[in-house]
Amino acid sequence: MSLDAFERYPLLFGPSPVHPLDRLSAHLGGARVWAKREDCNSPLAFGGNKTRKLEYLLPDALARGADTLVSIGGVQSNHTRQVAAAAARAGLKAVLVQESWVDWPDPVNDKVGNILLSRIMGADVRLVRAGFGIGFKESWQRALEEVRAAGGTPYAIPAGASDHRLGGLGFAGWAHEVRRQERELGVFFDTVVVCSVTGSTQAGMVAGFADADRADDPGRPRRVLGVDASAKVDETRAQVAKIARGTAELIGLGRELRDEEITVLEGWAGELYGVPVASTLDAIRLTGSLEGVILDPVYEGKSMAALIDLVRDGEIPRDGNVLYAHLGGQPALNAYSGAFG
Ligand code: 5PA
Repeated sequence: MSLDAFERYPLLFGPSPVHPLDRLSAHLGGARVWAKREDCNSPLAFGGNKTRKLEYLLPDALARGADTLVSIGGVQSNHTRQVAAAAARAGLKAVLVQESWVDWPDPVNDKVGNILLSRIMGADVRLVRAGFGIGFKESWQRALEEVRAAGGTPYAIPAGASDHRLGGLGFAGWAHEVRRQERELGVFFDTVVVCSVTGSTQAGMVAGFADADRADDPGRPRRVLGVDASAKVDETRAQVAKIARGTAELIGLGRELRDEEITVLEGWAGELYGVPVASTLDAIRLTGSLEGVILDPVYEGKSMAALIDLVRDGEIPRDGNVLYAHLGGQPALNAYSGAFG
C-alpha cells in the first residue's frame, strides 16, 4: 500500500510555507537556514505538527464509529490542544488527560496557553497528577473506560499521536511535500533538523524521505537530524526507530530502514523535559530578534539551539541548505513568562 492510498481528513491549509531565514544564516556565517512552518499549517487553533498527523487518524476514528477522541499529554500539551480542535472540526467530543509532566512555577501554568484553548473548544479537560512519560498511561486507560461506561465510543490517541499504527503517516506526507517544494524553489535540503519527543514526527520524515527520494532521486544524500527534547534520549531513539520502521512497512517502502538513517542527538534538552536551559532561551531570543520568528521553550527552542551549534561547529556544512522543521508550540509561551521576565 502506498501513502496515497490512506484516507486523509483535511485539517491543513495545504502545503506549509517554506522560507529562508537570511539574517540568522548571515549571523551564523554558515549554511543557509530555511524554515518549514507547521505553526502556520492550519486554520485550526494555531495548528502544529499533530494537526498533520491527525489528518490520518480521524478517518479511522470515524470509520470505527467513535464519538469521543481520548488523548493525553502534559498540562501545556500542544498535542491535546490540537486533538480538541480536530474533534471540534469533525463534530466529535474530546476527553483530554493533562498530566503534571513539568514542574514549572508560573502560577497560571494550568490556566493559560494550550489548556485555555482546549477549554474554549469545549474539550473535557482533566488534570491528573502523574510525571512525564511517553509510554502507556493508566490515567488514559481510565478515561477510555469512563467514556465507555457512559455509553460513548472512544477513540484512543496516544501521547503525540505517536505510538499508533497511523501516527507516522502525516510526516511521511511532509517529506513528499518537501520534495515538491524543493523542485519549485530549485533547492535541495541536505540537512533537516527536527525536535523529537514522542517520535512520530521524525519517524514519519525518515520513512517518508526514504520513499520520496527513491521515487524522485535528488542525487544527493540527505540527513534527518532529530534533536531530543525529552532528556531521555534512549527512549526517544527507540521509539523513533520503531515508528519509522512500522511506517516504512505501512507505506510499502520495500526495504528495512538502516540504523544510520535514524539519528537522534542529545545535548540540548537539559536535565528535564519541559524546562528550558540557557541555550534554549538564547536560541529563542536570537531567532525572535533576528527574524521575528517565535519559538517555544519546551521543543522548538531546543531544536533551534542544536541547529545553531551544529552550523557554528561546521557539523552542518557551510555551503549546504538546512531545513528547520518549525513544529508549532507557541501557545505554551504564555505559561513561561517567568523565563523571560
Ligand atoms: C512536539 C510534541 P514528537 O512528539 O512527534 O516527537 O514531536 C515533538 C514536538 N514540537 C515538537 C512541538 C511544538 C511539539 O508539540 N508535543 C507533545 C505534546 O503533548 O504536545 C507530544 C509531546
